[in-house]
Amino acid sequence: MSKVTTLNEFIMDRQHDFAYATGELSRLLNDISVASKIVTRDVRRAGLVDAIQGAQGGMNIQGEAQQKLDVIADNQFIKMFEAGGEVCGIASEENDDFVAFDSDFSKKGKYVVLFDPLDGSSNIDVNVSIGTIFSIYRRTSKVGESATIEDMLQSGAEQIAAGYVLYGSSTMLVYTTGFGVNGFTLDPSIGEYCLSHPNMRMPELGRQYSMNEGNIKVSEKGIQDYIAYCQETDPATNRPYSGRYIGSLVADFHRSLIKGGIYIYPDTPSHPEGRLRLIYECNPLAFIAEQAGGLATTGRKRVLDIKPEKLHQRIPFIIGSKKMVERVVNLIEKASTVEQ
Ligand code: AFP
Repeated sequence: MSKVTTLNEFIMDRQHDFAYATGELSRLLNDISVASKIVTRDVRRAGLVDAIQGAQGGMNIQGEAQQKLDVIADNQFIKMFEAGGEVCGIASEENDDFVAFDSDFSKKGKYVVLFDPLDGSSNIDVNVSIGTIFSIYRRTSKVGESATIEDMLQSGAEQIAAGYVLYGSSTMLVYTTGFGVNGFTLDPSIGEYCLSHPNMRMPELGRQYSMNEGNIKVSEKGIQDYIAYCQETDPATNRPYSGRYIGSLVADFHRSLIKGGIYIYPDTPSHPEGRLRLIYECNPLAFIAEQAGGLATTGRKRVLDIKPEKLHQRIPFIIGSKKMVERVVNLIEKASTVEQ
């Protein structure tokens, strides 16, 4: 019988990947895994407990109704980061501003965490998979002082680690520290994440595309051309591809990571800058995609090269299998050249 590798063992084994590692990043990853187990418990009970399920009544900074579980998950992660001592501040999709932890203990933390506590939360009431997405950066401000906005607004290429937790038919934690991507499945009988998907690679080409096609008529021509390409019949290239859209980015991305595919959310008249948030959603998934052999772009620029200007910045987002993303980018370029 082969030995099970738990997430903790794996994190400890990998500590030597970092020069001068002192174990703080390992402890931080461990804190994230513990918080995600608590959120898993709450998500699993959501259908049972009226007090947890449904809208909280408030609006977040994006003007979206906050779900109770969003708030619960947000508080859970923040509590864990504040108590851990590795993190000097956080920014979360649910909060208007970033939070600089004010104890001397936390001010000594080397890292900041940017996260979306519960992505896809408008799906909670209909029992569809949702997820937590996180991004870890080394602070740029001085250790011992308060975290600053500059700590939060680093380009995605500066990420030290990123990952997501998918609360699906099972709970999975997938993360990278820049040395490949590994996936762990929570075994509820022992309460441990176990290595189930070592060294994940995204197939170069898939057969599934993922887009809110309600937006197709208001999307730019290059995107319309790509979707038309996906829908054309050509047995030699296995087309038409299948359309698959959950509306929960983590779940849609996870499928592409495993099976190959592409996720597209362009700018639209109702979201002129794009729908998805650069620092909470796009950067962490872009880091994972690239580490797995995929690509992430706005259609015109590599996501990880963008220098964020504000916390809740949105961008057009295309992520997935290398050859599929390259094709959309070509079609966007072609359509833009013709328009000029
Ligand atoms: P919520 O967290 O508000 O449900 O937003 C989810 C999301 O950011 C992403 O996970 C989805 O892919 C996308 O929005 C869905 O947007 P549409 O409902 O416009 O398709």
